[in-house]
Amino acid sequence: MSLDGDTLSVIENPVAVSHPFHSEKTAGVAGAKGVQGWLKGFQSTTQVKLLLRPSSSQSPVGLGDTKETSFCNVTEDISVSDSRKVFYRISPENSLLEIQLGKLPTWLPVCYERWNSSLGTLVCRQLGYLRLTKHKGVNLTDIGPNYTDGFIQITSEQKSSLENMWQFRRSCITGKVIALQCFECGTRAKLPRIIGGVEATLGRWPWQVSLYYSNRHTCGGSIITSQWVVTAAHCVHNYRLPQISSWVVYAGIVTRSSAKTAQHAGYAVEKIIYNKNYNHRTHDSDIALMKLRTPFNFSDTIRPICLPQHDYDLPGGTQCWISGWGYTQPDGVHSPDTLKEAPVPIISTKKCNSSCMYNGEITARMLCAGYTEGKVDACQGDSGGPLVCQDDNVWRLVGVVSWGTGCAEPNHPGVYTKVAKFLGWIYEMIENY
Ligand code: 4AZ
Repeated sequence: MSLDGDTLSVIENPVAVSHPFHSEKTAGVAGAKGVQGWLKGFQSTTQVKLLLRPSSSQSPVGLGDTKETSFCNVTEDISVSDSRKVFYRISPENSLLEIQLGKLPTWLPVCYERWNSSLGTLVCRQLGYLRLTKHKGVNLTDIGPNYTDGFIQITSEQKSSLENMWQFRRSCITGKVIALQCFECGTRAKLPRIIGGVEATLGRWPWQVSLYYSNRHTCGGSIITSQWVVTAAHCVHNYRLPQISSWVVYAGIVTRSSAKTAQHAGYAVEKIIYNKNYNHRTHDSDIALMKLRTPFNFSDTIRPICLPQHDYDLPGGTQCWISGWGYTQPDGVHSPDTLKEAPVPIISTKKCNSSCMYNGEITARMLCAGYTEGKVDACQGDSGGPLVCQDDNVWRLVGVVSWGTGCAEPNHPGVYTKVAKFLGWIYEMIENY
């Protein structure tokens, strides 16, 4: 991937504030396991890639947005079909769980009654976090006078789905509301400003890993927990168990040449699980998980990415990013030493499945991203790597580089495995293996 000349800079990380879970520690230090992430809580051998410069001098943000081009005369559908009835967030100031019911414009705290850790796990997962880290009831008297509009209460009846569990109440008899901390993910450490880069710098995509098979970069992957990496099934299904020791996961690097020399950068693999529904011919369900023998040492350069929120699809035109060490020319001659990054907009499945693009080949478990005119795309060697989008202040793994007709060709954008369709599978594998 390359995009020379574009300005790429994202500076993040919240300022630390005091809140119920870290009275014992100073919050907000830019260290590996800092609390920033959850404080911000809302708010063939596969090698990839080709990331060439997008046309002319467009800014990365909004590229490809809704516009029709002469290449593919299908209007992008930008309507947001948001089926959610309940919205959740965790206040960055005080970690309180807040809920918005229906289209009511107010975010209300949740009364600490009938609450348990399983509900906490479900709420964290709803928000794209893998698990609950901490939860507790906080005295209303300790949180100041800001919450006067009422409360959300957990209903007393047994409900089959999370979204039917909540009701509005004027008062909260326990006098306590729920504070929540979910598994931290999707944040970057404070980075120096980058201008004009297309080569990534260390720490910009801290969840990106290089998967080596028999001493060669074979695919990309994304860190989702201290022991699990998401990649594409087509990266691993040819070489399963017998050769598990031939795989090494390199994390915390941007240059492949540093992989071998960087101390402790390589992690041995204990398990490889590819999705049973993976279809080699159609590329359907092209997703796999790798479990490490020893956990990652999280740091500013090695961090997990969040998963997508439940029940929410990003509309066509949403700006997302790809990164990888794949080919930088369609001829497959150039594999870069340095990790490349490029912005790519989501293309709606309706448009991507039209006769001028993939003519019905895009299943419900795939999504497209890129440009009608081509020029910027993932390619061989990028497979298994991340398509990430920033939403609610955290970065989420929306897609896994999977396939496409050629690389960066007009009307043939990159096709990605739609991670949102595999959340249940990911939770199940991580819990049971
Ligand atoms: C591949 O061969 C591959 N242009 C990955 C991504 C794309 C094409 C091919 C998307 O692994």
